[in-house]
Amino acid sequence: MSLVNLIDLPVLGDDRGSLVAIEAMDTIPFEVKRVYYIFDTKAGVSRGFHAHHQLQQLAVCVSGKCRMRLDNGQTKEDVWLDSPSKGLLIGDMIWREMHDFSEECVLLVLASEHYDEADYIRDYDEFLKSVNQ
Ligand code: T46
Repeated sequence: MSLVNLIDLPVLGDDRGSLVAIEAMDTIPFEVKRVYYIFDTKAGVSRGFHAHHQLQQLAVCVSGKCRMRLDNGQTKEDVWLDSPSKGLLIGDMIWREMHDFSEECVLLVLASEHYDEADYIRDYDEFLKSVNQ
């Protein structure tokens, strides 16, 4: 099964332009407790490099693009987030890295839980140990 779980977000366009609505437990399979966005990422900077014990997220580049690398400890897959109608679902215990941010990139993330540093695994060897045990 692919690590890349994309959702085609419906664009409600009319002659004024475009609008995307994301509904909890409908467009995405979780309730949203937190929203954050990453922008102004400096040239050449990569982010992420961690996994979560228990967190569902939807990531969308609402402007610009970046490359997301997903890794379950056995397989790595890359996907470009390059459209405001392309949502990437990321579940538990997936190592994620974000690379190649374009200058105007705004990466919007909807998350199923409040921020909790204890939910992060930031050490790759520890991640591999957890997923392979
Ligand atoms: C993820 C990827 C896609 C908070 O205080 N609250 C928050 O909700 C978040 C997300 C972060 N922070 C603080 C923690 C750090 O001091 O903001 C700082 C930067 O966070 P971090 O280094 O974890 O950012 P990224 O870009 O490496 O990862 C983020 C999310 O943390 C992560 O859950 O999946 O984006």
